Amino acid sequence: MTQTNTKPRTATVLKPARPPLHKVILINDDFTPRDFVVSLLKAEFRVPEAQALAIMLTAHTRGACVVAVFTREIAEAKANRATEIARSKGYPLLFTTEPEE
Ligand code: NFA
Repeated sequence: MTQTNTKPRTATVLKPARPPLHKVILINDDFTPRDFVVSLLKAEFRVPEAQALAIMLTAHTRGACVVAVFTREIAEAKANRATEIARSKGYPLLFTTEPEE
């Protein structure tokens, strides 16, 4: 007897999940010069002058400011690199990372 083909003829196509993003956060301190912070933001995070100034001022007045978001490895590498550049100049400047909600 002829069988009826009852197999579904469609397949579920899964989109790859987006990797979770992590924030790079600039922490305020009392010692690092404002101009140095702005220059570092421009050089290491490729933010324009006006945005670098706004990020620096927000960290200065509120204690911390999000600089940018990346995948975890990139965020950690950029935060470490920027922190090390500042430390090599004798400043206590700190960049941290945290997962985005
Ligand atoms: N608070 C620093 C100052 O007054 C400037 C600063 C801003 C440092 C943001 C670190 C982060 N010289």
